[in-house]
Amino acid sequence: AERYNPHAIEQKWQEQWEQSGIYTFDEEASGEKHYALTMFPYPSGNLHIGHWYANVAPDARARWMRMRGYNVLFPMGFDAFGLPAENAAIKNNVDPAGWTYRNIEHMTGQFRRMGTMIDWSRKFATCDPEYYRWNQWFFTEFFRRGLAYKKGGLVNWCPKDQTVLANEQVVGGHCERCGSPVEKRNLSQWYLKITDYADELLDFSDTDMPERVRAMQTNWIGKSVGAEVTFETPAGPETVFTTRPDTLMGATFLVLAPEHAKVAALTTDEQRAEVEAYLEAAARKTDVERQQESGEKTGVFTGSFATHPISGHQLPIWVADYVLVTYGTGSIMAVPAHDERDFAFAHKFGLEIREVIRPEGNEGMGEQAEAAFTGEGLIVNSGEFDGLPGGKASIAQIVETLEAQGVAKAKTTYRLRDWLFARQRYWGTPIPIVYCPEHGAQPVPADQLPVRLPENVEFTPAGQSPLKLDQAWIATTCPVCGGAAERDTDTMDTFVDSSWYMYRYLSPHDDRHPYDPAKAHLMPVDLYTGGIEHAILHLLYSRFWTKVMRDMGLTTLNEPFRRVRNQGMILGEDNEKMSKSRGNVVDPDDLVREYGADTVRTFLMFIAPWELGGPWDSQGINGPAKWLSRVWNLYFEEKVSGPEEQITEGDLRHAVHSALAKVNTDFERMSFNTIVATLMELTNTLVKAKRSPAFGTAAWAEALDIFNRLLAPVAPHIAEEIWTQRAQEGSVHTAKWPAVDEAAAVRDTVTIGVQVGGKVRGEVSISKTATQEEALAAARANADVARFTEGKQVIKEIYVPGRIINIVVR
Ligand code: ANZ
Repeated sequence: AERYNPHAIEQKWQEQWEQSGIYTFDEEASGEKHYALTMFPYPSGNLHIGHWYANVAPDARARWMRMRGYNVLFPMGFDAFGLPAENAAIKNNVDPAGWTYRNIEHMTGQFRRMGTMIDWSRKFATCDPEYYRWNQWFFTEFFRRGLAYKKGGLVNWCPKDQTVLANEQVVGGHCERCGSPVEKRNLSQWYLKITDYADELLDFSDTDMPERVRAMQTNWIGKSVGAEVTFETPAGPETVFTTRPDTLMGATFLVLAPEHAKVAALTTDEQRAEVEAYLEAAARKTDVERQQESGEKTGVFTGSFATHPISGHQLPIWVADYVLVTYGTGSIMAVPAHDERDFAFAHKFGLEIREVIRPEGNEGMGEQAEAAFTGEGLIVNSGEFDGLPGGKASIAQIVETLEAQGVAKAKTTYRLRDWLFARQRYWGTPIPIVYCPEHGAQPVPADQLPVRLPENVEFTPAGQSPLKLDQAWIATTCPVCGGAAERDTDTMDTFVDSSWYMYRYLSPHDDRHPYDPAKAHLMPVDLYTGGIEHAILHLLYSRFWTKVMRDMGLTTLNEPFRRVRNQGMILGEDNEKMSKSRGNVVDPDDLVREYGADTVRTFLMFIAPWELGGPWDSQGINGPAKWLSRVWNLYFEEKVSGPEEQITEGDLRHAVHSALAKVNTDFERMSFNTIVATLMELTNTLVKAKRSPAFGTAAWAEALDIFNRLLAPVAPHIAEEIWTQRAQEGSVHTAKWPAVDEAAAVRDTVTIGVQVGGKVRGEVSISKTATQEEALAAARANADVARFTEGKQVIKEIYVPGRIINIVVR
């Protein structure tokens, strides 16, 4: 027989599948719909091993769902706008569109060689005008609803990429993409009002996301419940936000952020030089440096005092950069006795520390407190509030009292800011707004969309949008009066593209709607897979987009994804992230050339628990390669050598059906490495069964058939070849997934050892529920046992149920 040669079969099957269109999603087909989606890639040029890792296991699972009778939609496209594409185009001195589409061609070919069941008839790239037209349409609709607005203010600016960034794109004070320290600039920018949905986005009841993802989003939204308290100052009333109104009587000073508008008015002449020097120094620090909890506190006294709203005490007003202008009101009441940062600050500058919460049974912190007490305890030194429990338990009651006295107001704040949506880069969706001297900002009417990106633009970043250079493109007319008007020259944040693309796959060629409402029943995405790096940005934005679409009447869903799962990362063999500079990159194309796609697929499923990932193992890939050869020989090798094996039909059926049941469970819980392990183990049994009484029986035929089907999701090419050579009809990929024979899967027999004179001499197979009588009878009947008891006197026979039989002889 011929040996297993993946190169002789894989390309053939890929071509055949494409011709027969077996992976084309048919809406009319029977079966419950199942929409499986893997996050689409940037067309950066090449699929790397991480793309394979992310796509192969979900592909296997989608195939499994399909064979089980679901009508599976499994599309793919390209997230084609944005800085990576544009920067690469600049570097290679080509135009981004040509470069992007060439990459898409190449990467689609690479995807095909992976042997996936992707329905390529639904492919689109987000830089297609037919796609971004709908970004623009959405934007105009958001604008009409007051969900898109333009506002001046301090924004994040990346000096390298020469563009503004959303808060979500600033990681630890650095640009998420290029790592440059982010600066602040005062600019007028477009925003989307995601904050309107802050509370709803905290509710995950209609979506199943990993705990870690929910925690990251919850933390990002950062809901804080508390109160606003107003203090009189020489520059007018100043309101602070606090989550601990129960500590109001412990406030001993106020602190303003350096950028706070009242700083200048509150600074006295004596303090002016010192304050100004401080403000200058603060401006030079990054937000990260300023927020470091451990960092030495710095600050300066303004020279002015605020009046405590209850005690009337005069509280010094300080400026310090640990207070952020972007959070709450940009000022705080400092309670050094009960807040660590305030404590450190008071300690350093010799400010009063006033205890108002005391741990129960404690004497009080006295003058020489060593640390803030941030626990609950009882309220002291607070007049009418004395004796109440500190913390959460009494906050509502205290706020109510303070509200009645006109001192405070209940207040909830969020860390979440509106989505800064405009970019000053070329390769994105033009913002469809025109400015008319008469009618101001006007949305471009739907029938004039798309506003196409101009071609042949000089797009090297220069601190302003490249579109500003194209006067002919900018000049347009006002949709209201028809008079001369100018286009907005910014482009949209490219996260817009992935915020709703999952709907577009339902009807990728629809030219009347973003998606055909008649296809709405295909949403939500039932299983969405991708990297954890998208836990906040992309997932939060797409959840927001769906909620707006719902409010626009475009969907009835609250959430776009029913279930979200994240794969881990494949690291280099040295356990470091793969990168060209480290020289530890593994190229999947090379691997396919050497081993074939089925082996690469299998190995990537086998290499690690899918959600964890792990280091590459260049030796390890030989395991799956050998395994697939054994599988091949199992079907096509006549010669059977080796010792005779004791495998009955029952044993064989048990092995096959218990493996099938395990594979089902593991596909369900997305444990792909154990699926491959189960298939490998089953192969061992089948190879042995070839030399056993089970060979050639009905159970043997069933085993070969079931195993062929089990192989299909994991190693689709070899499974198809075996299927055809077994003269089965059609494709294994449209064949039915086998049903578990529960009776065979759950074995009711156990194999236990029989000891004679303290040594195991034989094995018997008995029912799990066998009586002592039956167990002993089986032992006596066993030939191996009989040999050792022959001619001896049996003194005692003991049966330990399910464990062992012990025969004591003399
Ligand atoms: C008095 C107080 C007493 C506070 C106490 C805490 C403990 P979260 O939970 O993150 O919302 N704060 C308010 N605005 C701030 C700003 N712009 N920059 C820095 N800190 C600010 O934090 C809310 C708490 O952080 C507020 O409650 C305030 O300090 C501080 F025992 O007020 B607290």
